[in-house]
Amino acid sequence: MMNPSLDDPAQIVAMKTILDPSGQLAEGYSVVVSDDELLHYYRSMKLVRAFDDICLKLQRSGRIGFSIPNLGIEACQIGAASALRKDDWFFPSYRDFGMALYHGVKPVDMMHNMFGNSLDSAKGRQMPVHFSFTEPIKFASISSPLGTHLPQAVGAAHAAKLRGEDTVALASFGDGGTSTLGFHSALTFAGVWKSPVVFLCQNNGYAISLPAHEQTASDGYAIKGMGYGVRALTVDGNDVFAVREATLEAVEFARAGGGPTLIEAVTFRMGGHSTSDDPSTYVPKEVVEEWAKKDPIDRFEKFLGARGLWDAEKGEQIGKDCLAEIDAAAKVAAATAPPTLETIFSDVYAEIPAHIRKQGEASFELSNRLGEAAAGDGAFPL
Ligand SMILES: Cc1ncc(C[n+]2csc(CCOP(=O)(O)OP(=O)(O)O)c2C)c(N)n1
Repeated sequence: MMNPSLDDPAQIVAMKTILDPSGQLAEGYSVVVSDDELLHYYRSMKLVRAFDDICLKLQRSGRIGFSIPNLGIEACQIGAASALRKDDWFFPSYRDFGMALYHGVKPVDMMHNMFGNSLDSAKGRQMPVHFSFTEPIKFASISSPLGTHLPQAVGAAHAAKLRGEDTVALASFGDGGTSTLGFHSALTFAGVWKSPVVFLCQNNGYAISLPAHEQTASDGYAIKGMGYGVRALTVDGNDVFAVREATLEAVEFARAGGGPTLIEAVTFRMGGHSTSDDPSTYVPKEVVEEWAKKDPIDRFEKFLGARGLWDAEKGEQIGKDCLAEIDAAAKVAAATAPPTLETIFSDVYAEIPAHIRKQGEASFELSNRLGEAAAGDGAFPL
């Protein structure tokens, strides 16, 4: 059904949908995953929304500095994540933490990062939403500079191939991410070396305030695969099944030694770029209204409802449970101590050089005398 192509532009740019906005499956498609798995897709998408809701409140009340909204794009994350095994590699963008939730990363471990506290896997050295996990999946640290994780994904994929492992790497990025050197280097290398990597371009309409159609003069993003000799296709990014099918096919192709695939998932970011952004200043109201009709969770609810797996009451209960779980995680993280001053100097050198040791001693002396520095007010300019 997905049929990625190397050389047929019409096939590459035609958007494939399996589950339409009315909740109907495309003719000839039958669902092969269990009811439990379908409900796991649903709950994972609702958890992403709950994480967004709670983080917005935490940010607005000055308790965390920053957060990244995902309203409208949940199906991309869950559909793609469901196609990967736990031992595969994830090289996500900052708008992909649903992939971690789907695979069982605990919300509390994510909240430790949002607060940058002493239990944060990055020990408070990263921005909020810049998660990194080694368990239960290999979720490489999110990078602020766009596109830098694409060559890293190709490197991990290529290394796995050299070692004779059958793991693949998923690199996920936005439409803006395609304008980077990282995109060019990664697709060039992966195309030539047939690296087992899946490139997932989530075209969510905007790169901050720049509309996707002004980001490139090409006919969408999937078509760029042709120039690199990388198979490519375009799917409906608000359709969890279409994203899953495309990713699964690409993953299986990569595992079998076939090489990379570029998937463009067409979706829409219904919220701001970040909690510091007001999209109403650059997104026309009518565009938002049109996309609201294609909401990925609404259409999945219609589908589940028709199978007897969902009704409004059950949906509300799952939503409340998700909010309670994220809220409890936030409370634990908020009550966890910040990283100690020593962590500034750890994990860099096996043996700390004399001049750094001297700086460390001076800072410890200062904090002993004057106390620890207080946290800032949480303002962040992006
Ligand atoms: C190399 C680089 N250039 C510019 C930025 C500033 N910046 C941060 S996010 C962003 C928009 C990215 O848009 P896109 O890749 O479409 O992802 P989205 O935010 O829409 O998910 C920009 C321009 C950056 N972080 N890195």
